[in-house]
Amino acid sequence: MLRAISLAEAFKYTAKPNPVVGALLVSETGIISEGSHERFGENHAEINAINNARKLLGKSFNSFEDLTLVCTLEPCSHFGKTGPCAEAIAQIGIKKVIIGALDPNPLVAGKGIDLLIKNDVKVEVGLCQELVKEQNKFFFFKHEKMKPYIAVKIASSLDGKSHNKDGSSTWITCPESRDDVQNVRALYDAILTGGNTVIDDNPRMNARVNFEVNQPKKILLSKKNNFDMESNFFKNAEVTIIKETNIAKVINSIYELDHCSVLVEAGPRLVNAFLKTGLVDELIEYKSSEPLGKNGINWFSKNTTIENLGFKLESTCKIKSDVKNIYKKC
Ligand code: AOF
Ligand code: ZN
Repeated sequence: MLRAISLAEAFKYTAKPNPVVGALLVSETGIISEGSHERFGENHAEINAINNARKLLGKSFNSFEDLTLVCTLEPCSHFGKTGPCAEAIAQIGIKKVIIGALDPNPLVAGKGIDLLIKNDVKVEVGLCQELVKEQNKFFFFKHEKMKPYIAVKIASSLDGKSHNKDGSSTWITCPESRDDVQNVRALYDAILTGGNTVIDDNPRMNARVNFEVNQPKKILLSKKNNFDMESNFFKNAEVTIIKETNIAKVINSIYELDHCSVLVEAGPRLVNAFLKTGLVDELIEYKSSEPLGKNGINWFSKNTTIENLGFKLESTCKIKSDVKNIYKKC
């Protein structure tokens, strides 16, 4: 199972918003084949493991009945972008399946196991399930809490400011921190921002990384209608515009869009509106070593600290001259 979990991990940027899943077919003598769910929309892990084993039938093993399937997640039972894995497993004759965690997706949730048992396949569940859940924490979070995991990212000057009053453009954090933001974006299913940020900063808001990634979808929260569709934000991207102002309702719409996680990158007004709901799960702060001074706009109102917004510091690291702080909801 640990091997299957490791196989799956390599695809965390391309399988999302699906979970990463790894599978092995093993005989009494060892591993016959391996498979992973490599990309969103493509074959599930079990099917890749079965297809890889097929090539070895009659060479490394004589019958699928002699093999045990080890898979990190319950095999699916639904027709989605691919067919139900549980059916394929039973059909090829596999007699035993060892599963890490149950699939919390209501389309599956136990039905995969039922289908296997009905077809006389022996099933064991729960091996290393905590690791599987940790590895797919956004996917499990969304299905268990019925809301997407929400992270807010801010770049702050030493004196807690976001940008200059006069709108003059300044980089708050160092280029290395800005590179780190690209990696963070790559992990999320969606990036959300507000109309003012799109108009004032003309951001691209994609993940500019040197590896393959299923790019986060973009969500624009704004009542405005007059966006320049040629601006960077709209280029080569799927953008959903949400006009709702009630943030709790916005979060529900994001859930309905099937995003497991969303990264909010916006100005102080929208960031504070999100924080006020108490529905933000993580706050990522990049803090520079330089103050912005009296011309700067504060991220938070006077005497407000991140702690009294209901967060506790989980980790800190240095990025050149900046500090990156990750806070989790208490
Ligand atoms: C499996 N094996 O490797 C994965 C599973 O749209 P689809 O058809 O790709 O289905 C996506 C859902 O299937 C996903 O939300 C989760 O419930 C399950 N993922 N299941 O049997 C896999 N990735
Ligand atoms: Zn499947």
